Parts: sequence; C-alpha cells; structure tokens
Amino acid sequence: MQIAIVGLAGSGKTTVFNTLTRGHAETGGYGGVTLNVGVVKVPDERLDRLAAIFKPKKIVQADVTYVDLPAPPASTEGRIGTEELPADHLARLRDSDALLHVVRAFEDPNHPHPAGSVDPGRDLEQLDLEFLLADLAMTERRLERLKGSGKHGTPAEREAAEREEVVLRRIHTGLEAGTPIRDLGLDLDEAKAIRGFRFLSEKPVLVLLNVGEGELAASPALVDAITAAYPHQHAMVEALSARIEMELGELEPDEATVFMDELGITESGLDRVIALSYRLLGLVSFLTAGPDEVRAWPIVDGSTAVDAAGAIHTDLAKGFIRAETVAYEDLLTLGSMAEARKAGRLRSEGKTYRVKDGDVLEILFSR
Ligand SMILES: Nc1nc2c(ncn2[C@@H]2O[C@H](COP(=O)(O)OP(=O)(O)OP(=O)(O)O)[C@@H](O)[C@H]2O)c(=O)[nH]1
Ligand SMILES: [Mg+2]
Repeated sequence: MQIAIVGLAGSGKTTVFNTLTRGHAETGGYGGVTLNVGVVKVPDERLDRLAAIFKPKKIVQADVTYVDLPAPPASTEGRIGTEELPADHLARLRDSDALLHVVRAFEDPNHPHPAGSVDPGRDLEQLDLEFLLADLAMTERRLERLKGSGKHGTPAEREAAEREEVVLRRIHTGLEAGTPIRDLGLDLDEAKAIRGFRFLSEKPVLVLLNVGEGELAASPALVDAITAAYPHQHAMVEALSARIEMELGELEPDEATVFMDELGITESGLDRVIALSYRLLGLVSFLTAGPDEVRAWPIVDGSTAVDAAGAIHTDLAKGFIRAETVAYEDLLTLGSMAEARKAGRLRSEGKTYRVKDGDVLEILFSR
C-alpha cells in the first residue's frame, strides 16, 4: 500500500515525509524536484503486549510506503500542470492508493508564501482543481477514442466499451461541475470499469494542515473550519506542526517528553497521522503470534480468511484448510492459545470468514 504526499510548493511535504520516515531528505527549496520514497512502520501497541506473552525472536509491524512528490506546476491555457510532471513521478502518483495532501497553514516571515498570504482553504482548492483538471483531460481523451471504436470488436468488447462510456460520461459531468470522482458514489462495477485510469480525484485523501509551532492551540478550530468547507467522501482533515514533529523525532524519548510538556501537548501528532492514513486506505490488521515472530499484517477491511492466508504466503491460500482464530483481547486476558482453546474462545473459521481487526490467526494448510 502506498500513499502519495502531495501539496503546493513549500507547503511542508518533505518535512512531513522526513518526520514520518525519520529520514533526512533535503527541504527548503521552493519547487523541490526529487522524489523521496520511504517505508513507515505502523505503531501498534498490541504487538508489544503479545510479545510479552510469546517472547518472540522478532516483532514485525505493518508498514505503509510514503512517496514525497514535488508540487505539480500550475495549469495554464491549453496545458494541464499535473500532466507535466516527469513520467516517473506521475506514474508514482497514479499508482498510489491514497493521497496525503499537505496544506500550508504556518506563518513564517523567512519563507513568505509565494501567493503573498497564508490561506489553507485557497491552497487546498487550488491543488484539488489541478487533480480535477488532469482527470477531466484524461476522461475527454478516452471518450473521444471510444467514439471511434464503437462499431469494432466482438459483442463482449463492445458491451464493455459501452459500460465504460456510461461511467466516463457520469464522471465527466461530475468533474465539469467541480465534483471529484470520490464523491460520485460509484458502485463496485463502475469503479472496476475505470480502475485502469487510476484517477487522482478518486483516491481517498487525508488533508494535513501544517500549522505553525505557535498556533497548535488554535489548530482544532482550524480543522473544524476546513472540515466544514470540505464536505467530501473518503476525505479526512487533520492538523500537525511538521516543524515540531521533526524536532521531536530527533530527540531522545525523555527529552521529547520534556519538550512536549513545554509545548503543552500530550501526544505526537505523527502516530495519529499514520493511524488515520491506515484507516483511510481501508486497512485493518490481523495478527500472528508465535515463538519466532509476533506480527501485524495489513489487509483490506472485509477480507476473508483465505485473503489473510494469501497475504502471508500464496501457498497458505492455495492449501487453506481452516483458520484458528482468537480475538486479541481474549488472547491477552487468557494468556495463551491453549487457555483460549480451553475457554472456548479459539474458533475454527473457514475460507469465507471475514477477518476482523485484531484477530490473531493461525492458518492450517496442506502442502
Ligand atoms: N515555520 C515553519 N516552517 C516550516 C514548517 N514546515 C515546513 N517549514 C519550512 O518551509 C520550507 C518548505 O518546507 P518543505 O518541507 O521543503 O516543503 P515542500 O512542500 O517539500 O517544498 P517543495 O518540495 O519545494 O515543494 C522549509 O524551509 C521548511 O523548514 C512549519 O511547520 N513551520
Ligand atoms: Mg519537498
């Protein structure tokens, strides 16, 4: 699973990327051109608790890949800015499963905003519009091509083309009215018909307001205001001071506690952002626990026991017999798999069982 960090030039994308990945990519030049890729471990305290029971050789957290993309150039007459991104950047953006949209909300006289003022609502709208225009251009090109191909191909191909055209027309009408695809409520078949286009305004989005270090206290009000003005599906709004998070990340844990006390904050915003993006991707974790490793596995919410087996290894899915399942809380209370079995809390689940967040699974399979 991959999340693209997007935002206007100088909004703080690379600073956010560095804090998420504990990396040291270069920040500060407006209009950075490099693409940064990093893997972020998803914090999960359940793993530590299970490790206390199983004493495994290692603990493996779920992870999500974050890609820090330079801002696309602004569109001008006859030219779509986003499409001017280098091909590999655009591919990365399209291949991402969700967007982390960083919006500048911090004042900094040393780095004046290129537009002359700090206005998160305006900036948010501006980049959204760029993505909308890119989707609109792609839709128009495709509809144009479908017009010519209507009479060719097998009946099945013609039928597929017709279905695609119906969805594309709906999308086109929406985009022209300024509605992102994520708001259209496409059903599974419709979404499937257009999956290949990897539309930008279809991706779920987490709007991250990058607030100044002195403005943290005011950030809940800002989040409320932006949320009210952003009534979109598959969208969330959160605030964070990228500068503070970066500094916190460079401190030893006890120093960080002192620093957080001084700032009057109780938790780092970073873990919240990681957890929210995980949810945004529609992911939940099932767990495996044993003497070798205690591990969290990301799967799409609603996945079956066979899907879960396949996430571990294709062989486990192929030879799937059943999944011995216990809820994390039960395992924690009862202390071991054997005790859970005795208490009747260990269930045998079949292929179609819908795995829940926090299920501890043991897959039985034949080779
Ligand atoms: N005061 C303040 N400055 C910040 C904050 N976040 C980022 N900056 C500064 O803003 C400048 C731009 O930050 P970057 O993280 O490079 O922004 P970017 O979006 O990656 O920029 P480009 O890649 O050039 O588009 C840097 O000088 C940062 O130090 C913040 O929360 N507070
Ligand atoms: Mg950057």
